[in-house]
Amino acid sequence: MRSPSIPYLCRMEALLIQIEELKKEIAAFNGGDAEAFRIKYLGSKGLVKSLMGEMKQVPAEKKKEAGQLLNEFKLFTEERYEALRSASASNGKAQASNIDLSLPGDPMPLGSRHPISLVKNRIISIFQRLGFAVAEGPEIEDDFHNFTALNLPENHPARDMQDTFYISHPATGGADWLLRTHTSSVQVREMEKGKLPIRIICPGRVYRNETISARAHCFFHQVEGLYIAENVSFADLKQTLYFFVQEMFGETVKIRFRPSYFPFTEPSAEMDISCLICGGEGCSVCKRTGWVEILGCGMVHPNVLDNCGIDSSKYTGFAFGMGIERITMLKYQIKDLRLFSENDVRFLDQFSGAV
Ligand code: 2NL
Repeated sequence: MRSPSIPYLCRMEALLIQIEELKKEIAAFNGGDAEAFRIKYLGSKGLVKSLMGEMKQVPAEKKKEAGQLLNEFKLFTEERYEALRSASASNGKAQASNIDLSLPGDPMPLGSRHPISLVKNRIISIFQRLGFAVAEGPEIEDDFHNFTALNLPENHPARDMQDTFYISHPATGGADWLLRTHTSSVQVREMEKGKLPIRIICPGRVYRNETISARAHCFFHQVEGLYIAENVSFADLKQTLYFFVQEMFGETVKIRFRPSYFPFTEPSAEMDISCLICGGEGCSVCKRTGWVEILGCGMVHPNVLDNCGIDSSKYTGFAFGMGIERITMLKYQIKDLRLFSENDVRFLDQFSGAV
């Protein structure tokens, strides 16, 4: 304790000086050790306690003022202690979980394009080199653009509720709207514009009311093509599709045409390519025939041209349609159509860097 020789009135000033000194010391304390701080200043033998003890020696008329000063000082010291404690606690957490805050962050792995997109882009670029432009249109269509214009008679089975998703909504005024069943509807819209010649491909999603299985889905992707000008012949169609097949599957692949029927083309054909797996020898993929079907095609039916305002006595054209899923399955030997819409990264990851 202080020497009793110091006069009583001087006690107050001495206390003030001591508090100022200690405040400076406490503010500068950054040893980081909160417990050492507590023992030194706030412990039972700490400096705050010992200053409190000096109150006894302060004269009565100064006791109130000295009491206030000491209380303020105690609060100041306690706040500083709390700050030191919480700083060392959060430091401790970082250490406990072994986080090195100076390390760079984990890199985000890059995704990959969907195989359907890869093949679609490949098909587009092949036809672009032949001068075809890409056209797109609405997925929700009316009966005319999806069926009537394409020479599909009123009672054609393709219009059946079992195949087509119809949409009825009060906002449509009771008219029949539907989800397009092919991208031919985009080609109809293009023909209606009346600008000839037309040389387009129409990639896009189409919808059919099918039970989902390994071989069928209620939506899939199509690329249709259309070329209309004067004197377009079936030979032009064959040469165009032969170029496509060679670019898509390689130069050794052969093609063949089989007669077929579509309401919107006459004559119509289906095109096969020699089997990519066995090269034509016969295997399970080609069902031992050596050939696999990849698309349908034909010369645009004169009724379709007339329905779309094109003079069928002056112009002729060819058209074709293929399923992108089918081409992709052949190219990558994928056995189940459902893989394309399940978004399983273990499947999708395999296409990073493909094509
Ligand atoms: C198939 C068959 C085909 C067409 C689509 C077409 C379009 C117009 C006029 C005439 Cl605007 N034809 N498209 C022609 C023949 C076949 O698709 O099996 N697709 C998956």
